[in-house]
Amino acid sequence: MRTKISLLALAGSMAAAAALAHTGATGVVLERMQAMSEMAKGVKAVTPMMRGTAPYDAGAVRDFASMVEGHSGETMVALFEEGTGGMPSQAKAEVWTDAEGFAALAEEMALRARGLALAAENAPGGAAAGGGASMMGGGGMMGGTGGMMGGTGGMMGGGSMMGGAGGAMTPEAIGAMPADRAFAMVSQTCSACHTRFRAEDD
Ligand code: HEC
Ligand SMILES: [Cu+2]
Repeated sequence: MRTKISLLALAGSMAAAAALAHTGATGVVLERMQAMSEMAKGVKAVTPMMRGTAPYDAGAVRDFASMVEGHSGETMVALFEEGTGGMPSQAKAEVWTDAEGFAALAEEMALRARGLALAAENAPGGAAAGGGASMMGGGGMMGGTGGMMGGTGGMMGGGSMMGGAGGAMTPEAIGAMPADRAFAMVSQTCSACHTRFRAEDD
């Protein structure tokens, strides 16, 4: 609990810093920056748990996953209204010239976040689905992912980002992975989208 409070305080001061760094952003541009910043803070908070340098908290991982899901898909796309590129936005013109590609990645992030919420029970360092005692004593480890253990060959092979939902891993398949691998899939989606759709100027 104490940890959570100090993380919140930290998040607050980081939000203030981000707002300062983007003075001039208003309306949906500001809104999407704030949504992105909230996700980035979440990534920072969860990363140490995934690396084993902070105690693993499945509930916090699930909260992170649902926060990310809430910011993705159509909700994210709606914040990238046509005509809102240019200063102070870092969105590239491709957001609109390749609107389908952008929407597909936003949707991919929703799928992966849903998968991470399912994977949250599979504490990092333990075996994947069904392996061994969950430290969180979650109960019902066997529930839900029946049949996922076999043969999701080449899991990390990546379900091409370009392909949108087609051929991508399902949330259930991601949910059978150890939480740290599912988390990596979510954060890879952040970078994949930034590489294609966000200008690098800071
Ligand atoms: C579908 C594409 C897409 C995905 C997925 C995505 N982003 Fe972004 N992100 C963008 C774009 C485009 C911008 C630039 C927005 C602007 O400046 O108008 C951005 C900006 C940002 C910023 C800068 C915010 C600011 O104040 O200017 C951060 C931080 C960020 N993203 C973090 C993340 C994190 C963390 C994730 C994953 C959990 C993520 N993003 C997923 C497209 C994406
Ligand atoms: Cu900004």
